[in-house]
Amino acid sequence: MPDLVRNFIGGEWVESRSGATFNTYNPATEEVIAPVAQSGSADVNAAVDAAKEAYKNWRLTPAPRRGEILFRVAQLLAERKEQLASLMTQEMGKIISETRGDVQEAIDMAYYMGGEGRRLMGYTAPVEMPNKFGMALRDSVGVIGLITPWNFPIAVPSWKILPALIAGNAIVFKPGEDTPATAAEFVRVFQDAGLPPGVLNLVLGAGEVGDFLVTHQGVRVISFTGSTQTGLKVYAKAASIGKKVSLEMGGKNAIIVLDDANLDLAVDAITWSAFGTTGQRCTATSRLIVQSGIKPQLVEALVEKARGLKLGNGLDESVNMGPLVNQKALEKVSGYIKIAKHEGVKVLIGGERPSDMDKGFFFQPTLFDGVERGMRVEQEEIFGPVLSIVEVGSMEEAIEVNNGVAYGLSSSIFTENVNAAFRAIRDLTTGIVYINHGTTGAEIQFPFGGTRGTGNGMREAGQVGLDSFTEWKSVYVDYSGRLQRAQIDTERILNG
Ligand code: UN1
Repeated sequence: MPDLVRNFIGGEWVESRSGATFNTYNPATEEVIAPVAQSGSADVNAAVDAAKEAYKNWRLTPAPRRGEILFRVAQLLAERKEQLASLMTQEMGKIISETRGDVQEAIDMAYYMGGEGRRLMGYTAPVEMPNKFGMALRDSVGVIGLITPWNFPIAVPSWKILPALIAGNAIVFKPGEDTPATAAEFVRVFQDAGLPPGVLNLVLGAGEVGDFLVTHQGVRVISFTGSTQTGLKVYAKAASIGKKVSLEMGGKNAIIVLDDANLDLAVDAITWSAFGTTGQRCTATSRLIVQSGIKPQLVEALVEKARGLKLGNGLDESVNMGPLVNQKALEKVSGYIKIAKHEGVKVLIGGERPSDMDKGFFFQPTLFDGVERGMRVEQEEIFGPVLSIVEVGSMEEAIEVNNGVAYGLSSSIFTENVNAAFRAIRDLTTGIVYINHGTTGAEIQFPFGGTRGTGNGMREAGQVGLDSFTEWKSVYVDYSGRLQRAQIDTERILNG
């Protein structure tokens, strides 16, 4: 049996206080990868205490020095990219080229936020009195709690850990229970890059561990990525004790294809956005909204392309699609096939587990045709390799269908008409809009997040990604050496 995957608290790799463990599995083979520390409230308390203690010095460490540690993180991630990607594929199933991309997002973010060490821009503005100076500074907040999912086991935590660190905060990190080993190796990179003990702490376990973090009085901010169902519970609990919360939740993203679109480009983008990561991205395309004229050729080409996808263990470079993450995910996706059939939808291809694979949580790429607005498969996030095809007559109708869901993360339109493209940019109500590109592939230098049920108005990444992890401090410096306040207040009262 391989070594226990441990918590990282106060700079030490430790077992859980109770000694309890659970296992992490390979979803392609169903084999155990390693036992993992199962944390409880005592572990979370210890991690928060360690973070509080470490925060005292970390907040005073000059931001350019903090940035240098982040640059070392970027270098180490680049050196370990292949091992990290391989472990990630084994632990959550997506194919190796995608797990390399996942690590790359963290490298990009580490360089980007490392550079923030010499920016962290605030601003100055003129003030009302002579001999007085005003400025607004970004300040650290304290101890930050991070709760992240298994589908981007390094990229998504990196969008939170790196800005939180550069801003001078200390962290308690609770990763998805399906990817603890990958999370631990990611945290080891920060240790090896010279991050002081206690600044980044890792607590492993199931949802209740996140709960302890959410309700802990010592944690000032919660940044959560995961399902809408869990996110809203986190929000309510954290709000009741006055915490700042950043939420990134579900999606029901669509690609719109107009009659004048470049067919080959659209087919390629739809295939990869719908079936990449086995459809388990919050940015995945799960609806194709297609204009009637191009529909027959497009659907034919998509069926062809989906049929050609090779399923298997993602470590094999020739494989196009790995398994779903676990048995529960398989049951959820299978459940939607029943719902679709019940709703009168036609299954063009897929709709079941591959018959020639007896191990692993594999599911065939699936295309639903004849999907109507308002059907459950058109409205609900399935989080699997399932694409619902909705036919429309016009661009206006397409945009209405796109916007008519409870989520608002990503959307896309394929057209060669520049006027149509710009109208779509104006009218699509998602946080991310693509023109002639699939719904996935967001870059770390722009805000990432969505409208409606996808979030709570916060964004990750880019400059605004710092907002969750900083407080504004407005500073007034009066260097006149005399009493000015009484004078201006009196003038205001007289004039008012
Ligand atoms: C997610 O699915 O939670 O844009 C994140 C993308 C990736 C990130 C996805 N860069 O698809």
